[in-house]
Amino acid sequence: MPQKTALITGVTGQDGAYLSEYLLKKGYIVHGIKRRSSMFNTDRIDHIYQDPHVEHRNFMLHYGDMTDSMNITRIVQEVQPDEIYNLAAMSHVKVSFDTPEYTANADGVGTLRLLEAVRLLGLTEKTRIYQASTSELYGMVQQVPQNEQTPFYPRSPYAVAKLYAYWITVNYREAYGLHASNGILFNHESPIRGETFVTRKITRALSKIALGMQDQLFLGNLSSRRDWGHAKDYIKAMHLMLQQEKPDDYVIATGVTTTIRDFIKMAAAEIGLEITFEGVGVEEKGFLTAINETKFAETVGEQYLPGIKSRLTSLSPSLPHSLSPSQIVGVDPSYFRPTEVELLIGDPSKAMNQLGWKREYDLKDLVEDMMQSDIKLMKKDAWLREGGYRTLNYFE
Ligand code: NAP
Ligand code: G4F
Repeated sequence: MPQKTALITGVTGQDGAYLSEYLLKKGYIVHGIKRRSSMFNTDRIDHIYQDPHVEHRNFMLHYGDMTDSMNITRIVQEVQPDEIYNLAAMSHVKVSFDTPEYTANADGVGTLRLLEAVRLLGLTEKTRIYQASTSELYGMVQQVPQNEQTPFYPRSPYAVAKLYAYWITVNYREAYGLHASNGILFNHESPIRGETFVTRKITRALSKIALGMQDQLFLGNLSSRRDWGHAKDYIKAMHLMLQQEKPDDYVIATGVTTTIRDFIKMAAAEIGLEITFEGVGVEEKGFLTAINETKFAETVGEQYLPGIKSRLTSLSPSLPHSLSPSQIVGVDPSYFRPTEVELLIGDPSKAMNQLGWKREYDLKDLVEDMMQSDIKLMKKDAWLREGGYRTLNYFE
């Protein structure tokens, strides 16, 4: 079989990095579009990066931006891809309320630019397209669980931009016969998930708290529920969609939903900590109520036990809970969204039956993977600090 060429927009993101690695292993030539940035921003693809001076490279990066039609068209012309994976997006729901016009441009019209480039360059027969659609389209959910027939009700500028991208993909498929498919992916996470999404924010913060590098974690809505899967499983579904004879739209999900509160408890339990929540709304707080010392020593390290134990033992009955050093989690309303998506739970039956897609990770595996990775990452910082070196705080 001739070697296939893939073009990935958003190559520096979580999914772009995993997908690049996956396609390279399958023997693809992979081209990625990377935005110009004042820093390198290639951390996630560092391990697959190939020096431009190496002969016969199979992983190449191009500077580009979804808001620049001529740039997108030129890259598609140069690469002549067999498959395009459109993963580039301003992907943070809360931030989209602050940058709605940019989000519409990059996430909505950006998709049109890519589809139109394929059409204008006469590549409709050759090039297959994957569009990164999202469970955020369901927003105020009209049906539980959500499947490919569930009506959309977007609740953020991000979701509205993605709604345009979804329908323009369907329209180009129907109008011009493009092999263009929407993957309606529910939340998927990993050790390389962006640090400001809730799961990674939690696993990073709990790791720092365990190592004595942070006191508390402040979050927004603890009661919303998400259907979380592992990104490594979800990028396989993207590839499967483009291997089908006919293009179509598929829900990719686990079928299990969990509150943010329970995710925190699971992540803490992974390192032997028990967190108990008290109060409601902005007054809700999470307290450290027990330590499994053996598990903590195994997963974090014996030398960090005295520190975490001091958070627990200093809980004095005379001290109001709100002043207690055992408080680990607090609510900060600045993280609330003007309109929230309270519940997402997907039904992936169509993808399982038609694509033969199945996941390898469940939520417990995902949490374990993320916690182990962040403990390791934060330990590096702890050791650097102990050695007198400066480490960064990474403010949100
Ligand atoms: P991510 O980590 O935020 O990555 C987004 C990528 O898009 C980054 O490489 C980013 O570049 C790039 N990008 C942003 N704006 C761009 C622009 N104007 N031009 C070119 N590139 C741009 O997102 P992800 O989690 O990998 O998700 C991949 C895609 O799936 C996104 O479209 C997202 O909306 C969608 N999605 C994600 C999930 C999920 O749970 N992860 C679920 C459903 C759908 P920088 O590195 O320079 O910022
Ligand atoms: O982790 P999140 O920011 O992800 P969200 O909003 O569900 O969006 C992610 O998944 C979508 C798929 O459904 C993607 F399309 C999108 O690109 C992105 O990858 O927030 C999850 C939930 C929300 O209900 C939010 O209100 O967690 C709640 N939350 C509570 N405290 C918080 C926080 N979210 C963030 N980011 N930060 C908090 O402090």
